[in-house]
Amino acid sequence: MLRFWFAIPLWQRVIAALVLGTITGLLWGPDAESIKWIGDFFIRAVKMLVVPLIFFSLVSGVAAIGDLRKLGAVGGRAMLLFVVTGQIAVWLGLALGTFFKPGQGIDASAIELGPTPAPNNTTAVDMILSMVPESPVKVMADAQVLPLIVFAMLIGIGILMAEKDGEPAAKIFDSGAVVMQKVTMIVMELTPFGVFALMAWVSGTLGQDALIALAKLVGLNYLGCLLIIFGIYSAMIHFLAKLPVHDFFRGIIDAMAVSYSTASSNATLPVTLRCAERNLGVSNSVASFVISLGATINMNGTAMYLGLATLFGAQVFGVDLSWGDYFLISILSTLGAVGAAGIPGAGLIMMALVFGAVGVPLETIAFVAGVDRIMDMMRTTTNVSGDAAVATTVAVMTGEIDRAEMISADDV
Ligand code: DAS
Repeated sequence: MLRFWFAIPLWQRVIAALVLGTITGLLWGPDAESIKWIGDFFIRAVKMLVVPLIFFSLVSGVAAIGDLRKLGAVGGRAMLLFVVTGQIAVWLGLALGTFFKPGQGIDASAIELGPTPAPNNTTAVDMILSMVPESPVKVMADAQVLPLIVFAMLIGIGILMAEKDGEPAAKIFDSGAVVMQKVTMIVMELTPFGVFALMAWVSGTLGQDALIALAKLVGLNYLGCLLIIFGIYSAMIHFLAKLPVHDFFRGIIDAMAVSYSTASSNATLPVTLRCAERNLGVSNSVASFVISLGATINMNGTAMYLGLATLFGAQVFGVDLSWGDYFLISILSTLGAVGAAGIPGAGLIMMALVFGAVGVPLETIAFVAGVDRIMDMMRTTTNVSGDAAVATTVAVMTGEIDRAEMISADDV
């Protein structure tokens, strides 16, 4: 039985759980709340990962940048493109959430809220001070993720500056990041059970309005990702790399297909590298540096989604957000995307990071977890397409591309 269960790809088990859970809830009604604890078990396991996964992935990601001095033309251009496209992506997510209001109109009073994070009425000075952890251990114990991210980035930079003396530490964090990704994959095996219970609870307790709101969220996630892929990345290839856009997408179609089905940038990495080098003519040195780094820290689909999901949660639970909160969400969504590992469910884990900082109830995670995998597949495709687009653009800018190697869309 177990062999049969694991022979089915996880994403197919999750989609089946989503459909069956929704039907069960619609038939069972509010009593479906009695199995919500299974979903809560899954969400607790997800929250368990936030601190160690961010810490190891972020330190390892920053240290992977390599010697800052050697960063030079390739790394400097790649980081600039990562940051600029990341910010555009986050604000796109915030714009979609603000304009379409996917979370509005739901009566969420039936959802028992735990200790809601204090609404963010701190001043700018408080916010800046809160970014500096007085005690890194306390920050981890309290899962205060913003100061944790600052501490992790400082450790990563310290490793870079230590050069040879920092190499043993870098190996520990690289290994820790891999271990945490394996632990996350174990937790993700709980997804079908958690999704079944949570969708039964959502559809049974909150009814069709909630399902319509979740459908809107999924639709906006896809719209945002498609705008990033065919808007931002097409513009980058056309105006910066000055290459035919259709040739670019023809060249990475395999990587897009694998990333969509696996929902994992890391699992797609070998295919992305092969597409960049064989189909787009990108040199091995640029492809391996930019795409490997991008798979770790360049996740614009995830950044866009974190902005969108935070507004969704604020709308569902009636949390008013100021422009200061929007700015904080844009920073945290970018950092959350940088800290997210290239594995299934990374975006789901990072939501805890952003929600807590602006007073959005963490119950939102349970609310959206049921449809997260469908959205994750598209987020990952966006993340991988962005890694390939930046690698190709940087290769053109630094003369590290062999145009003769470039596949043409006409090569059917
Ligand atoms: N699955 C993540 C990735 O591999 C993206 C996400 O979870 O948002 O890129």
